[in-house]
Amino acid sequence: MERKILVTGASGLVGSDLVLALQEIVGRENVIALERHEAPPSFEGIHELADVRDSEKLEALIQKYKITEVYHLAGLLSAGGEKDPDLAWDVNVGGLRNVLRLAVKYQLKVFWPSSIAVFGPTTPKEDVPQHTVLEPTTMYGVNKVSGELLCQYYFTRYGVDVRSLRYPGLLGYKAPPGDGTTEYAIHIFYGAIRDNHYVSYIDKGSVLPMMFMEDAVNGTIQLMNAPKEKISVRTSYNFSAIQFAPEDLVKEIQKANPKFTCEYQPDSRQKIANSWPKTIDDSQARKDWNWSEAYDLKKLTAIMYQKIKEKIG
Ligand code: AKB
Repeated sequence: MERKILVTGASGLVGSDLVLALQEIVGRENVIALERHEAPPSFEGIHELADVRDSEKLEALIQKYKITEVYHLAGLLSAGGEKDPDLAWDVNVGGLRNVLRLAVKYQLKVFWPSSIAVFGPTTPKEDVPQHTVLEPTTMYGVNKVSGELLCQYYFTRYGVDVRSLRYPGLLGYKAPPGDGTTEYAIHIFYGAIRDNHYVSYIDKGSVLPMMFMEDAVNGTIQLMNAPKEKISVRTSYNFSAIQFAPEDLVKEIQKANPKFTCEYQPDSRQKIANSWPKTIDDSQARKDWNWSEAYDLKKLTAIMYQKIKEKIG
């Protein structure tokens, strides 16, 4: 069967990389990039304007392009969600429910990203197991827990082949960073390159799980390609690569730019970071569909620095 893929949130941090990777696999004419705003000038491919809260518009696009798979990435992040919790619920949970209902009607295969934000202060801080306490304190985390349960429900009740990963903090260079907490680890490169300086809203010592975007995209595609019988988790898989604190990243950036300095002025996002774990046990993903990462902190820092430097001049 011909694959026709719809990607929501297509010009966001993950979408910008994932759309290109999917275009490589199935051809540019088979990937429909969906966003609430116009595509960046550099975008090549099929682009549609829609809001994921608009179920009728989504359905019209699914019919128009005979969509077979949806990578539903659109959503607000942790800090953005705290600014407008009602909007976060409507977009993050309402948007997912729209996609899942359409998946039942049109037999769509679905990918939806969850996050380490499902964990909260009562979750163990180290080596968080796949099945553990989920009591997040952010609206974004509440949305992600609800979404995970919705995915599992649509799988068991309606047989929707929906798959999900709990993304850690992701470092990519193609799109600007969104309104999240771990995004300090992207902003810092812009500060280092533009000003030789960065004021970090996350404090020293705050170790968080992180991953280079190429690993995240490869893992996402690997999960979606895995045989159905290998998928033992229908809420969302723990998914991990590396972990570091801001000062670890600063040291790596200083290898590329010895003049770079960083100061620490934690704000409300620090409380969010404090509620999340430091390390994740993702052995289930490694066992079920052979997940493994390729990038460590040293390797990803060198690439991020070089690519963002080329981008901003
Ligand atoms: C955020 O910080 O909000 C996101 C996430 C970890 O899901 N990057």
